[in-house]
Amino acid sequence: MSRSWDIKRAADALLAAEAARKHRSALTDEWPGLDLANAYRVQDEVVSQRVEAGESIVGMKLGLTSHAKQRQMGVSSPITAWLTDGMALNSGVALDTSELIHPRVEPEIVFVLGESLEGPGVTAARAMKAVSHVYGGLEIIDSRYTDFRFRLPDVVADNASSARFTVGTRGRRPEELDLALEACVVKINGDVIDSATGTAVLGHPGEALALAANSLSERQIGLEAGWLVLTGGMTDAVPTVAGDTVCIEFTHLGSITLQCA
Ligand code: OOG
Ligand code: MG
Repeated sequence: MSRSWDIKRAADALLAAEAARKHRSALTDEWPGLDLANAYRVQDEVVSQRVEAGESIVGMKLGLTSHAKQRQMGVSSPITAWLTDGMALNSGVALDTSELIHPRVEPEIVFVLGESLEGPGVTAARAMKAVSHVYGGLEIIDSRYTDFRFRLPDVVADNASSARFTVGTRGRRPEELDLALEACVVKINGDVIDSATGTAVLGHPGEALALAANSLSERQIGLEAGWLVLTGGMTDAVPTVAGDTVCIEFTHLGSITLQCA
């Protein structure tokens, strides 16, 4: 009989796939009993191994907060995952695609928290009071699963496909903007690929922040002052390869250009 699955073995399998840049089959194919609670334990184990290796936690992200993303991935509930400094790509630094498996890019609205925020019972209005600044962002996701095919527990365990992220340089105070109407355009090599507004993210990105605070509280996790929160891809994620120039333009949050090498 094959060795049975547990939290540590699943985390090791995902970290090994990432290190080898080799996609693998969904965990639930081999571990059908993997439920959401254990999937979050796998996610926490993956991130604690990163922290042991020297990375620091810099915030959280939401995944699958837009209909575009939910439809694309065939998964319909938003999820949370960890961000570390090892995933941060400074603006202007090229993305080395040889470090990744099959990267895709997503435009995101990013919050920097001025104060801590902890659920339950957090509303979008309350959540927005904790935000000190809003930025445009670009996330590079890289599922460790073949063809990005996964069930909800798989993608939770895989830290929501996190790989890299870049935060724009133009921060705004939240009260300066109507985030539901903040638009973005995604261009690859000058061609417009997609566009969306902040409404795509659960109606308003503040709803995503509230959802993060409330769902994290079920795991006794609070969002901390100074943390970044990526509120989720506004459009479908777009595959990119070496040689591409990705440009995300926001109405009021500036633009981010990423060179893929
Ligand atoms: C899951 C990651 C989702 C987002 O913004 O929705 C995510 C995936 O699509 O692989 O980062
Ligand atoms: Mg994302």
